[in-house]
Amino acid sequence: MADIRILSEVETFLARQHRQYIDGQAVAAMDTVATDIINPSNRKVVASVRQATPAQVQHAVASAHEAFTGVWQQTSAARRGELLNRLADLMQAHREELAQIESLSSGKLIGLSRAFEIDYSIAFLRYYAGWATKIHGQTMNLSLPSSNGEQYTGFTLRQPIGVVAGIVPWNFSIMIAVWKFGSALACGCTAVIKPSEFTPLTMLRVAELALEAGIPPGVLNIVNGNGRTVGTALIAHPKVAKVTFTGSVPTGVGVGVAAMQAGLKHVTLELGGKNPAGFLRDFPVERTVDGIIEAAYLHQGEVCASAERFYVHRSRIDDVLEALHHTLATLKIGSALDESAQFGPLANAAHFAKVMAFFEKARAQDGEIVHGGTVAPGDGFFVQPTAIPARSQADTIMTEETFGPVASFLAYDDEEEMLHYMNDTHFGLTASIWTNDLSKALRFVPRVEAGTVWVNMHNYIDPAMPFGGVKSSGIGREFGEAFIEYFTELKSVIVRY
Ligand code: TXE
Repeated sequence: MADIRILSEVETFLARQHRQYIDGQAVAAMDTVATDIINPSNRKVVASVRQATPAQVQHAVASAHEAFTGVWQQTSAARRGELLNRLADLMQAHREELAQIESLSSGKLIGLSRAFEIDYSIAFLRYYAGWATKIHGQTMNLSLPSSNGEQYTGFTLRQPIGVVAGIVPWNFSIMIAVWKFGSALACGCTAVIKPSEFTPLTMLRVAELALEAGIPPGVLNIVNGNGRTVGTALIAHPKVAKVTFTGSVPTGVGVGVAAMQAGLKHVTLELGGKNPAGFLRDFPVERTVDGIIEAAYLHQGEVCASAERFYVHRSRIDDVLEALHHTLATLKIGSALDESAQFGPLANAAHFAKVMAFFEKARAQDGEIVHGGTVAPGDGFFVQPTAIPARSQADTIMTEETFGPVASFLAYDDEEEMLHYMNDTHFGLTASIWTNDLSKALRFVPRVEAGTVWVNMHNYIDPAMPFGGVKSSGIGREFGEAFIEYFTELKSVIVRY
C-alpha cells in the first residue's frame, strides 16, 4: 500500500519558518543555525527549525516566570483544569494533523501516532486536568506543650514549585512533553519545554493550540535546539525551579548534576533501561511469541519501557525462537505513513548508526542471530526486527541498551535463576512476568527490581499508574497521584493563639 495523503494543513505547517514559541508568539532567531528535520522513512528534509539563542532561552524563562507570579497564579485551579481539557479537545480536533506531523518527523507508524501520541496525550491531559482541583495540604494535631494557655494549630499548603524546564526525547515527542507540562500546569507551575532537536515540530503546533485553548501567553513556552547549548542554558537559569528530563542514562546523570550545581533545583529523571521479561515454564509458546512482539518491537523498540532481555525456560527456548523467527519474517516493514506497515524506520541517522554498530558487535561477540541483524530495504533508516540468543548474562547484548528492535534471549533452568538474571543489572525501569499461575506471579512481583512490573503484558502505561525507575533508571515518578509531589512544595504553617 502507498503512503496516506498528507493533509494540506500539514503541508502548510511544514513550509513555515519554524522558531521558538515564547510568551504566546512564534519568535524568530534569524542568526542561528537552522536544523533540518529529516523524514526517517525516506531521508528527505521535511522542514527546518532554528535553534534558540541564549537570549531567547532567557526570554522564555522570564516569560514563564512572569506568568507564574502573575496571570497563572490568579487563575483558579478549576479554570486551570478547564483549560487543560480545552487543549485536549483541540488536540482531538487536530488529531490527524498532529499525527501526520509526528510520523513525518519521527518515523512512528501513523497508527501509533494517532493512538499513542494523540489519544494517550489527550487521556493524560484530562487526567491532570481532573487533579487541578484536588491538590491540597493537611491540618495537623500538634504536640507543642502549652505553658500559658496558648494554643497552636498547624497546617500545610501544597504550592506550585515555579517555572519547570521539561527536556524531552525524540521517541514520543508529544506524549512525553504532555507528561511534563500537563503536570506542571495542573499544579499551577508554568513551563518551558525543550523538545528533542530531532522532533521539535509537533510541540510547536501543540503550543499554538494551547494558546487557542485559552492558556495564557507565557504559561507554556517552547525553545528549540540541542542539549549542550539550549538544554544546558535552560537548566542553569536561576528562575527555573525544577527540571524534568526523559532520555538516556548518561545525559540524565549530567542533567541531574547540572541541576544540583545550578542551585539545588528539583529534578525528575526518567531514564532508560535494559528491561527484562521472564516467561515461566507453563506459558505456551504461541503466547510467548505474542508477548515478545508486544514487549520488544513496539515503535521499533524505541520505547524506554520496552524489554530487551528475555528469559525463557530451557525446555522451551528453541521452539520459541523458531516461532519468533517465523512471525518476524511476516512483519511488513514500510513507511511510517503506510497504514499497512507493521514496522517502520528508526527515528534518525544517529540512532540508525548506533543500532547498526550494535549489530556488528553482536555478530563479532556473540555469533548466532536468529532473525534480522541487518538493514531492511528502503531509502529510510530501516533495520530488521532482530532476535539474538545470548551465550551468557555477561554478553554485551544482555547489558547494553540498544533502544532499538533488538531482543536478546537467555535460557534458564529454575525460576530463582530467572529472577536472579532479571535483577542482575544496574537498571530498573520496567519488567514483566508471564505465566498462567497468578499466585506465583504475585509472589515474584515484590522481588523484581523495577519501577513498573507487568504480569502477562508489557509496555502498557496508564495516567493513574505512577511511572519511573529504580536504580540507574531514574529518580521520581511521573503521573499517577504521585506527580503532585514532584511539582509542588509543601509549606508548613504554625499559628499560636
Ligand atoms: O538522547 P539524550 P538522544 C537513548 C537511546 C538513544 C540515546 C541517545 O539509547 O540512542 O539515548 O539519544 C537533551 N543538557 N534514549 O541523544 O541525549 C536532548 O537535546 C540538557 C532513551 O536523543 O538523552 C534531548 O532533548 N539537555 C530515551 C534530550 O536531552 C540535554 C529516549 C534527550 O537526549 C543535554 C531517547 C544536556 N547536556 C533516547 N544533552 C528514553 N529513556 O526514553 C542532551 N540533552
